[in-house]
Amino acid sequence: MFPGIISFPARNFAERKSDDLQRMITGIIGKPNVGKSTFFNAATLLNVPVANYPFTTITPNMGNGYIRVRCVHEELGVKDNPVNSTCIDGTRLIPVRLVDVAGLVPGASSGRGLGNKFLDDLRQADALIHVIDASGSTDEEGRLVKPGSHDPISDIEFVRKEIVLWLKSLLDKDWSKITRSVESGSANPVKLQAALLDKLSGLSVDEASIELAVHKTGLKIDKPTSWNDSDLFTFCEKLLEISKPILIASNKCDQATSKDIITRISDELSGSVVIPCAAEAELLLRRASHANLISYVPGDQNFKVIDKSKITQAQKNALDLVQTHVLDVWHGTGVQQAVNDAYLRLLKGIVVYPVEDETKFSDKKGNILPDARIMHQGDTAKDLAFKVHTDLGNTFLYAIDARTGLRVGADYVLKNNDVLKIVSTAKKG
Ligand SMILES: Nc1nc2c(ncn2[C@@H]2O[C@H](COP(=O)(O)OP(=O)(O)OP(=O)(O)O)[C@@H](O)[C@H]2O)c(=O)[nH]1
Ligand SMILES: [Mg+2]
Repeated sequence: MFPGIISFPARNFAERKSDDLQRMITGIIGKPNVGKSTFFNAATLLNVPVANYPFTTITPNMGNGYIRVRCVHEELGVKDNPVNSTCIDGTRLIPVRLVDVAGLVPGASSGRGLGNKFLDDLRQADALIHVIDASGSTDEEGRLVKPGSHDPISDIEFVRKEIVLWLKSLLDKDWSKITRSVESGSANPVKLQAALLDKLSGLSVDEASIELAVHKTGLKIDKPTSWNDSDLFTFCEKLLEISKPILIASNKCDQATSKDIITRISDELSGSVVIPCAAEAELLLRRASHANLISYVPGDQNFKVIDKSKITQAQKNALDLVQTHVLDVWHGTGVQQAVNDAYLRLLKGIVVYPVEDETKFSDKKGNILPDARIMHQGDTAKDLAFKVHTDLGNTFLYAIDARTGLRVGADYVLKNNDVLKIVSTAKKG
């Protein structure tokens, strides 16, 4: 779509050390050839292979994307020196983990296409961005067809169903053993939550999610022998909803056939988060910005050419196409919004700034507002201490709200944009 994209240099960036990163992971899923790797490259500025045929990606790609939030430094009236994140004119970009996996075809859960293997690559994902081809120009296996001739709504359903079936396949094998152990009648029967957790280990699922999923199905948690095959499927559907929530990135929105399809998807899936996207346009803008040809912060609704004499005709043409086919129509490329929504809406993330000197909002080296951490709504001051360092959590005394100077206790529920100093008995390093 954007032929001039190759005139913008691609760059590979050194990955940050993993301990710099937030622990949550979002998986990028979808059938083949919809633009998952393009989305991943745009979000991470890495350069994994992209091509116009199915199964370009086979092994998963891991990288850092960013969430974009308004930084608190302006409100606090200070100039910041971020360490774990970046701040551009008051916009904080906080690193998050993304994984791009192989395409999924109908029957994948029972081995079709690349089968189960790549589903295993999604084990650790906490949320999923489902990239669809909103232009309707690829069939359900990712082969090119006439634009507008394939209905991506059917893809949304089959991809979800394959993931549910994969989850179910992890339980099917030992189901009768599991149910018997729960209903054994012994003095210490195994709880269903514990038995299932064992089978779903490493899957970013906890006992509370299992309990909630059973509750939502209305099935009996202490009588799993009464569950039939379709009950188990329904339970896995609920478990997926709770433990790996999905948003839809309606990609290729720059195409002429996409507008009607996206309107229909938004109507039919009004309960879901659906974001029009043009991953290729975002990739182009980020590369151009990195080459200092335009000023553009990921997620901006527009860009500005820095020096017209420095861009080639091919680059100008490509930027014009992004302007007319994406920004003028959709007011953004959607990629940044999708990453933000995965972390802040689906995973209910909030941003908190831990500091060591609450009077200067700084760390011990004097960096002001050095770190921005993504926490979950409902997390406490003590959870934050554990996130910064296990020792700090174990020796937690209290925290100080840097805005008010007041002490808060271990159970204090964090608010978005809190700036907190943790006080502990841990020895200073
Ligand atoms: N028009 C348009 N094409 C796009 C966009 N994003 C990606 N594409 C094209 O879609 C094709 C497939 O892109 P990939 O990123 O390789 O897709 P994928 O989903 O990772 O494919 P597999 O790895 O094979 O599953 C390429 O020709 C991309 O250039 C977009 O925003 N608009
Ligand atoms: Mg790919």
